[in-house]
Amino acid sequence: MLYPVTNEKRTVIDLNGVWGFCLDDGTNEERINNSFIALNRENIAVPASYNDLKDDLRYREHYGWAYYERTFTIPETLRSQRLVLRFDAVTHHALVYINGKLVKEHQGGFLPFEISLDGIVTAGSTCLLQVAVDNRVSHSTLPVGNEDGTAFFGSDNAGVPSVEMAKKWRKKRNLPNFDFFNYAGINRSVRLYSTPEKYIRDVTIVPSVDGADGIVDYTVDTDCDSVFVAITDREGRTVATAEGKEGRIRIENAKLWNPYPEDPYLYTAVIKTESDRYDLRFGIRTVRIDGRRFLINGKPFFFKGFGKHEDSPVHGRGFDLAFDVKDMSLIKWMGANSFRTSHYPYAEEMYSLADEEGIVIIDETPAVGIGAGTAQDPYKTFNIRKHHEDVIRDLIDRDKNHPSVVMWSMANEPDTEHFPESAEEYWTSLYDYTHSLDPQDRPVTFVCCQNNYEVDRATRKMDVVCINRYYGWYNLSGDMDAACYALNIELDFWQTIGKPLIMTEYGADTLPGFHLSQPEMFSEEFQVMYYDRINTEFDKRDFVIGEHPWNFADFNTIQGVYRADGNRKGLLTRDRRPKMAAHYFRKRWTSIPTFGYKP
Ligand code: BDP
Repeated sequence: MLYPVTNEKRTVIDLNGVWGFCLDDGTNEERINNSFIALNRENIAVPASYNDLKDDLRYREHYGWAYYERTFTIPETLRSQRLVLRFDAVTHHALVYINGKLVKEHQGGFLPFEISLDGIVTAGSTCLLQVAVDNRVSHSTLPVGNEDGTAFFGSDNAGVPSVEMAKKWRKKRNLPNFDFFNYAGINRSVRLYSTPEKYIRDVTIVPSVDGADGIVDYTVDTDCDSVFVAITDREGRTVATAEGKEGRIRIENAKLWNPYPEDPYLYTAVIKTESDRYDLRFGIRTVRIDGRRFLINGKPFFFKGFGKHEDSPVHGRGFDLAFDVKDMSLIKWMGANSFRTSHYPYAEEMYSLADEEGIVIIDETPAVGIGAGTAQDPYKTFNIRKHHEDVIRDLIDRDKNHPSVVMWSMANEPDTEHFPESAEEYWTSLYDYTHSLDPQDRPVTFVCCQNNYEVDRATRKMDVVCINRYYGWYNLSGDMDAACYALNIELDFWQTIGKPLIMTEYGADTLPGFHLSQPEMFSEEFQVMYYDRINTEFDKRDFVIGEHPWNFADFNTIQGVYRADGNRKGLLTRDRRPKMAAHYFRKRWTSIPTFGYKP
């Protein structure tokens, strides 16, 4: 799916701004066609999560539908154009109405969807746009939550005569199987855009290298008759041209896209047809696994970076370009070169920034929490496969051309231990599916949670073993000698598997400004010692080809006894101030090369 652009053939109209809004009152009936919104209308910002925009617990803890509305006018000048309404992300389930008529239903809160407005609106008219948004998560949504807001856990039991009574008293609420706040609403931009009637639907670029030359295999999906492709360099000079809907272009003495701190050189493919034009920035780089090495442009790459979140004060998970630019700056300041889009696809603008800045991305679907909170075999009991395939397809469709994306992560921490055979079948078939869809055939993985790794059959089948481990925090808490001992037993196991391994999460909650002479849990001194001890073990293992501390910054979560003002494992605070550990990593990573750190 192409990102919307304005050029001499296309126009983008921004529909972001202050919209009318109201929360459903809990009855969850059809609200769009009655006066409910008019009677309860409040102002809300788009894009943003609605949860933290009002000082009202109803917003913070809302469960179910919420409604947005605004009007927009289509300029008469667009009369002969094809019109499309594009939502970059509505979390999690959206119904879109134009002039009271349902025009689209979309499931999944982190990927874009579009509505062709042909036959629905006319140029020159003013339309009422309404969006109903449902934030409920269940065992069939991605991310996963416990069913129907009534589940009842552990400590809820204390002092309550019966489960039935507690369920009656307990407010209906989302029970996420994931550790980030379930921010909801129109989280990313809304735009109206136009194309000519005969237009460029999609462009696919597959780069490769032949000696000193770059090879670009391209496909243009269009009904247009003639297609011209010009490749321009950074200075705007044309370096190669081609004609036709698909073909191969050779760029002599090509400059490669290389990760930070090397040069992330980008070319532009200028695609013109008899009626349309689209300019796509791309990089020439290769990605390949060779034994226990992860090769970018044929050189062994070491992942220095983070698990992140899209999370910022006030905006929640709302698109925030200022935070994205700031985060890129901080990633480089710490000497990092990569991050994982834990635990869902991020806004497209972040990938374009990463392309330009040379930051490598492990691109993750929103499949987090599969199998948690249930004793049943999730792969056989719940209806997830079809939706999971849909999000993988849409993710690849959206992100396939970004040079920054070097690996797909199908999920975070699914259960692979309790039903190992079902898990193996599920993950290996999705692995084949993901490979089959990616025109660049990048490596594919999923991220494994602390488990009995000898029983788990699925993690070892991935191209790269990605594990989240909290030795010294959740287990063997505070005892770093024991933690390193246990970690090494596990690393001995993975060494026999013969694949590259990235530690995709490890970390310790840390209160900024809490200092101790002796490193105990939650102090800044402990966080530094924890990382230093564990990194020392990684340095002894050549097959550990990456370290992604959890997390880049503190982030918001559901309230609960484990979380005081959210998850505090950030190297930075939520407002992006460095803890001591950020300085520790800056020192470590600025002396670790991006290429060739491990043989
Ligand atoms: C991991 C999860 C991550 C959590 C982290 C933690 O992948 O989402 O935030 O634990 O508990 O298991 O801090």
